[in-house]
Parts: sequence; structure tokens; C-alpha cells
Amino acid sequence: MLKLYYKFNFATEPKYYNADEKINGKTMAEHLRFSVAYWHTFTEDLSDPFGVGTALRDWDSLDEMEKAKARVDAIFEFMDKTGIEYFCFHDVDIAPEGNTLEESNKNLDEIVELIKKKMNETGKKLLWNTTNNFTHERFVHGAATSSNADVFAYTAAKVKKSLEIAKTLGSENFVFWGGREGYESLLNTDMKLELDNLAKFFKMAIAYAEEIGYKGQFLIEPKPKEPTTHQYDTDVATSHAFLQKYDLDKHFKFNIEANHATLAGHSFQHELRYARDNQMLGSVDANQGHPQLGWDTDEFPTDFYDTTLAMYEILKNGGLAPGGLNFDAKPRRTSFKQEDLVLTHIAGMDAFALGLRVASKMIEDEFFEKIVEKKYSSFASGIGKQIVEGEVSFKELENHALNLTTIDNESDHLEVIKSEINQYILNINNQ
Ligand code: XUL
Ligand code: CO
Repeated sequence: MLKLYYKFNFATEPKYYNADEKINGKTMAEHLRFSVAYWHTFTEDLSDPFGVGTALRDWDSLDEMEKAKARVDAIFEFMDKTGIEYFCFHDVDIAPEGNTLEESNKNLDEIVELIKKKMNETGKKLLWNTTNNFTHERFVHGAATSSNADVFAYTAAKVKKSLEIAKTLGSENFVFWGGREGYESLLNTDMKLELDNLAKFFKMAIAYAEEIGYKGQFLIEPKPKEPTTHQYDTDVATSHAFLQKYDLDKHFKFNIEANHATLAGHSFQHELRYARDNQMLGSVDANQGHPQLGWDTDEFPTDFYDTTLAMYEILKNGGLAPGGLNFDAKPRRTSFKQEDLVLTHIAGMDAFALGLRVASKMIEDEFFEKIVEKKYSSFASGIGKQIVEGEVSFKELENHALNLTTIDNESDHLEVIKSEINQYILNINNQ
């Protein structure tokens, strides 16, 4: 058995997360549905564009297939020790690619069998799996939006295999993150053809899932840029319009990543709200960006203000199930020890547990609901109610406006709202 950490001292124990504690009738584990990302926690070497990998891992010296098997042992030990119930992976995270597609599929079969055995023994579950159609050089022009039809076909073969894996392992969701589905420049891009092809690709994926009886929830994970200059699944609103245009919206929900939201110039809460308001909130990639860096830093979530507002949206959504909170996050390059894998996850679990506690108290007090009800009270009666109910036209509205002697607006007192949120967070342990 691999030794994942050397001592489990006091500092590593969660302060706010308590899996079995009930909040509003559900345990914290049921509310939060934490998941480990195979790629960041078990294959990431912490290299950056200026320096080599610094991560020290017990499996570093093994050859590729042995390494893949060691990582299976490691992730199940990790889930056991951290109390995390779910995990997520890309096809290439769990098994090395072979020289041919056939060889890659054979490697996958061997590791999937091992994973299935471990899942049966431990009761741990697969939150979602996905396909890596961006790292290999064949995907230089994209995958389902590539200008090369052979690459489109190769991508289909890989997603077909991943759907079969999803079915075998009972994956609760299946994710499509855009990878290189986007463009470097419009000067040489047929955007319409690429988007039409992408829609055809999704229709084939839906048809194949139906054919094999895979019933997991399909999720799109929006991101505005990186690796391409313009990613087609820019944000929730853009991706929702795409899904509606091609009549695909009934088949998908969104997997919303905090750092992707901020890269798109939105807040994490904005993306969650947009999805929730459209019944499209499916799952979350729980991480955070760095306020001074303009790229996808995939940091572990520690900002409790953000996690509070995120948990508010998630609770108002009625939870995330069958989705969850997947830590699509990696330790900093300077946090290179194996024990950092545990420490970072506990920091993230605690930040979301704190957010859950605070958001749940705010909902109990109807904190935001009362503010919003007061702000929009003009639409609860009179002319406002008539507008909401679609009973008036420009003529009645003009008549109403002509009879107005004054227009009175109220102050938002936004700073008071923020200060009251601070009080909720600071007082959460005394309630
Ligand atoms: C990339 C990203 C991916 C997806 C899965 O920014 O978030 O890891 O979550 O492909
Ligand atoms: Co992600």
C-alpha cells in the first residue's frame, strides 16, 4: 500500500467539515458531494512554462502501466483517508495512450477493470468521466471542431470509448469541456461549419449513450479562453444559446468552474445564477483563480466569501445531485510534497463547509429574499403587477407615466448588505 502522507497532525483536521452533521435535513456529505480530480492530484507534476515539475510522488519511478496501477491504489487510499466519496477522470489520466487507438483502448480496459473492482470493494463512486481531446498533437486544430475530418472521427472513437467506460463504472455524469474547440484567428476559420459540426457531434454522443443504455447526466463545462484564443463554450449564456439553437438543451446541464467564470469576466456566482435560473445547473468544478493573474491557475478554493455565495446558489438550486463539487484544483508548484495533496483538499473542503453553514443560515433568515422582495416591491401591485402579468401595452404605460407627478427611487444601501454578510460569516460559530 502506498503511503500518502506521513503524519496526520492536528492542523490537517477539518475545522468546519463534518461529513455526518445534518444541515437542513441533509448531511454535509450529501450537500457537498466532494470529488477528487485524477489529473491534478495523481498525474500533475506541477511544471509551469518556465520550470520542470516539482511534485514528489511515490509512483514517480515506475514505468507507465505500473504507474497507472499504482495511481489506482493511491486514489482509493486517498479517498478513504480524506473521506471524499467521488472522483473524476479523463481517459488519458487513468491509462497511458498506446501507439494505436486499439492499444490505448486495451490499456483503458485493463485499468477500468481495476477501478471497478476497487469501487465495488470501497463503495466510492465516479462523479464524472470525460475524454482528453486536447493534449495530443493530433488535436492541434481542435477535436470535434477540427478542420480535419479524420480528427473528427478519431475524437468520436475516443468519446465512444469513454461513454462505454461511463456505463461500465456507473458514472453519474459525463463531461464535455471544450479543450481546443475554438479558434486562434477568424482569418482562417469557418466558424459556422465548426459549430454545426460540434452540434452534430453532440447529437451522435446522445444517440450512442441511448444505444448502450448510459443514463448519466451530460454536462458542458464553459471556459472563455485558454488554450485557444476564443473557446466556443465561452460562458453559460453563450453555451446555452448554442444548445438552444441546435435543440440540444434538454440533453445537457452545465458543469461550472469558478476560475473559468472569472476568466470570462464574470463572478462564480453569476455563472451559477445564470445556470440555476435556466434549470441548467448540473455540477461544479470547485477551485479559484488568482486575482492578479489572468490565467487558469486552478487554485484550491479557500475564499469563504465566494464559497458562501456559491453555496447560496447551490442550496437554492435544491443541491447539485447527481452533480457535485469536484476539486479541479492543484497545489502550487511550491507545495510539492505528497502530504500537500491531503492538506489542499482539506482546505477546500473546509472553505465549502463554511460556505454551506453560512449560506444555510442566510436562507433560514431569508436574508437575500427580503432584500430582493423590498427592492422589487413596485412589481407586486398596481401598474408593476400588471406589467409582470402581461396586462398592459405602451398605451396604458404612457397614460400611467403622464399621470406621474414624481418618480421616487430608493437607495440600495449595498455597503450595509456587504457588512451584514461579513457579520454572518464572523458569527457562524456562535449560532
Ligand atoms: C480545463 C478544465 C478541465 C475540465 C475537464 O480548464 O477545467 O480539466 O474540467 O476536461
Ligand atoms: Co474543470
